Amino acid sequence: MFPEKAATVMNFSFTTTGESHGPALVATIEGLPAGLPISRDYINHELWRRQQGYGRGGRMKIETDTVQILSGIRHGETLGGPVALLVENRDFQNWLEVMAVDKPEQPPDQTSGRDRKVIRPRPGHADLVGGMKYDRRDLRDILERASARETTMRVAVGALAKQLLREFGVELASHVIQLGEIESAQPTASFAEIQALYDDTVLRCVDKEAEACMVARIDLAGVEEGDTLGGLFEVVAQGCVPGLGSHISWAAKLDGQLAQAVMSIHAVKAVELGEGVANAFKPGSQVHDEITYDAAMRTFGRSSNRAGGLEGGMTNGQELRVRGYLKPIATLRKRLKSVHIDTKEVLEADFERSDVTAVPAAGVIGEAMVAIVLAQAMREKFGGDSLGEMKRNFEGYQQQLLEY
Ligand code: EPS
Repeated sequence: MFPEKAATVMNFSFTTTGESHGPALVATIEGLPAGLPISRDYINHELWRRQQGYGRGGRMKIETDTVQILSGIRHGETLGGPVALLVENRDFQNWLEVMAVDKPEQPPDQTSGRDRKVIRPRPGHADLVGGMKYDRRDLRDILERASARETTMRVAVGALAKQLLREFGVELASHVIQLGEIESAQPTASFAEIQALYDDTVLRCVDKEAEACMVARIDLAGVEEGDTLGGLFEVVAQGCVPGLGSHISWAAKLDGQLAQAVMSIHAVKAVELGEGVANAFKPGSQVHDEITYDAAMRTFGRSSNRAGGLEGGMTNGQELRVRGYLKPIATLRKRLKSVHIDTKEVLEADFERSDVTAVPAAGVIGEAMVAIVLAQAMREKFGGDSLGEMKRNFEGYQQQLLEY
């Protein structure tokens, strides 16, 4: 019997590894075409963007995320094989013993300080259920991997996806629409307005008056209340060709893939496409975007974009708009009640340090996840071993659309 034949053509896929306070975070990526120009500076810039945003805690002062490219790229271009990326955790230097790979010769004193066992699970965190499921009695074994630090590598992979998409005229950006109870007055800002804030280091909110109130709200929560805040971000992708994803089966629907990808970001508890939530409560005549035709350009359009660029599980050529709703971070200075996992006594949950909010960072991660889903859909549809072959296939499809 022959062994099962391995897949020879890889669709764009990735894996991340790494613990929050371990030596490094790693990602491996498969399925990029050969000949794709890759800029290390661009990846680093995306990593820098994820570290910005008012309301971040002490950890961001320690880390300066910088990528090392270990394989798959030569002279600034992909080779077509797997790519490996690495980002060091600078904080590891402060956790050498706690996070040591080898069993310590002398068991550390786990009753106090950094070495202490994590036995007071935080409500809303993976701590308790992860400990129960994996049968770990030091909940550090759970929280290290559950940490949102992992999203560093998603942004690094997203930077590769964005560089692929850029070759096909797709650009992405994101903005903050709500923080805690403070709403932006411009939830449906234009792509140009959102993109103009690409490197904003405050909250990437288009409505600067609302942003000032958000900053004050973060100060109140962080300094006075010892609390944390959630909110709402929106990712916009411009320039998607119509027909990414498919109506033919549940797994092929791009809206479902986007929802899964964005929902998988830490603390995201709801995902909305276009104006999906408001649309649920309006009659159809006020929801569906009417179809138009531009004879000069030979393109179909829509008179509005309440659907957020998706119909029937496929991109329709309009701007893609994906929103993520975040719950407040689960690590609180104002401690909630918990239960000691060994003695079962009621006590207050663990706290070391925390961000007050990470909504702007989540927007950058959302861009990465949307870019990854779009890159996967593009690779699936246009294939090719090299970027040139992929572009020829893409151009053939564009011609098909013009002739439709
Ligand atoms: C996180 C807790 C904090 C955040 C961290 C995510 O880290 P620490 O426990 O080291 O203070 O700063 O986010 C990052 C490190 C990052 O790079 O975004 C958590 O528990 O999810």
